[in-house]
Amino acid sequence: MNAPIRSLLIANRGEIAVRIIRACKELGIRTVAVYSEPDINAPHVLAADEAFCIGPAPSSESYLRMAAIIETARAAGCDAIHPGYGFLSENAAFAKAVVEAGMIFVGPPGRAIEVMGDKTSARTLMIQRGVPVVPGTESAVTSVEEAERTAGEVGYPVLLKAAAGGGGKGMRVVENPADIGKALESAQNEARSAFGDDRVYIEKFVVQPRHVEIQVLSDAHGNHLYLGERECSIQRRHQKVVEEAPSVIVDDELRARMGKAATEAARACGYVNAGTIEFLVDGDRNFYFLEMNTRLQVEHPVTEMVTGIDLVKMQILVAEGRPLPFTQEDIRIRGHAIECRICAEDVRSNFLPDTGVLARYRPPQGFGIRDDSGVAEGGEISIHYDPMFAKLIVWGMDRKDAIRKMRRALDEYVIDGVETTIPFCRYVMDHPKFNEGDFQIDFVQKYYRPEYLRRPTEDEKIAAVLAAVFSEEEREKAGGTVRESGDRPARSCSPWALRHRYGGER
Ligand code: MV4
Repeated sequence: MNAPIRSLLIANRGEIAVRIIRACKELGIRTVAVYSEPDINAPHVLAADEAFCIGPAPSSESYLRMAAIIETARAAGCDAIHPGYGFLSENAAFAKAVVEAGMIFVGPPGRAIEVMGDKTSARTLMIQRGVPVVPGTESAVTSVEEAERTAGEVGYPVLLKAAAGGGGKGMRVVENPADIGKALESAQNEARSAFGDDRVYIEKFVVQPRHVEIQVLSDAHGNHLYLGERECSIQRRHQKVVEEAPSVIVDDELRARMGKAATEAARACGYVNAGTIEFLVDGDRNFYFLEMNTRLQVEHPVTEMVTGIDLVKMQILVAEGRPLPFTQEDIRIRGHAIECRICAEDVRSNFLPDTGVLARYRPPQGFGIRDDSGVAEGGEISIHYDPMFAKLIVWGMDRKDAIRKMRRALDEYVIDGVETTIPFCRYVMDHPKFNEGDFQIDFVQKYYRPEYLRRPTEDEKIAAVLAAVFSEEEREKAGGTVRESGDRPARSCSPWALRHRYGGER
């Protein structure tokens, strides 16, 4: 069908652009980066074989300019474009325009993006194919009477969702019949202003669910495989913070059933590429289709770590029209992987995005550690783009091993210049409920309190300084390593230990 890809343009920036360039290098594919003016020295620009400036800082004037990107690809002699995630990755018009221009879009057919982008048409398709969906309306509700009737049938509480939505925007929980008229009107208004489309549909509100998603891989020959699940319940305001594979609530039997449903969803929309089917899983381990993400996802590395499969290479391979080189039986889940998203945000100021120069960036190293970062030491983090500038992924023999490795790795990070979400990730790794695997989508809301990661008080800072001074005196008296009576090792007085013991203030 398609031809081998020799030269690929990456229509993205940051860690994901670097990630894609790395795969291309291993495949012998020439890479072309595009960048905005302030990104001229960014890692993705330096890593690519060639790079072209496509405009000023605002995404709308650079990374979102479809015509400019396609023209750049043509001029640079590219035969394919990879959109990464975000930006143009789920824009059906872009996918089609790339193909119109005679190039390969390393992503699904535009039609599949369209069908899955409209949440009601996705629901209709899933119902037709026997994929379990949350009880509710098949299409948008057109009147308050219809809304009342449906809600009465499925039972309260219900959730109103925007057909053009996704990711939690424009949702309304309705607890009782008296409120549904008002809620419908406000949901429609919000949907209209957010998406230019006021269609709203109804689902039964699933109480205390977990968010579990299945990775699928589909080629152009009708092969659809599942690569296990990712547990994504640890999120804050619809932004995932920690993801892991496998999920503690998914056993082999449930994985097989969810995997079958997920590949059926991919088949139903004629999918070709890597894709993700999001499910809600309730307390009785019933699962319900939520939506399909028709792109490579931020958290794809945890699946790569436990399957050993390079998802970007597979995207390129199937985009070239080649069949997947393995079958479902070949796919094994081995060990456990966890990802922490490292964002330039001040956890102590309600996660306010922070900006500045990354004066020092020393990511952790060692066995089972993967640092996917998109900014290098000396680089600048600005307000123009997403605060997530790196991902830390660890692999361990089992979940406990992976959590311990993640704690160690988070502690090893040295980052100066911006505040990051590392202390928050560390908090999650220490939480008993996280360690027990006993959590749902409300984990952060339920357990996290801002005062847990507060700045140290003046008294605590003085105490830390005094402790450092006295332990240094002890160390000198002892001529090096401090030994207490009975040859017990004393508490370490390294700056590292003090930093973590007394609140992490620099
Ligand atoms: C739900 C739900 C409960 N019941 N649907 C939020 C984002 C969007 N993808 C769907 N979302 C939800 N849909 C029903 N019928 C709860 C959520 C939800 C959620 C889902 C996944 C991860 C985090 C979440 C946080 C709040 C609400």
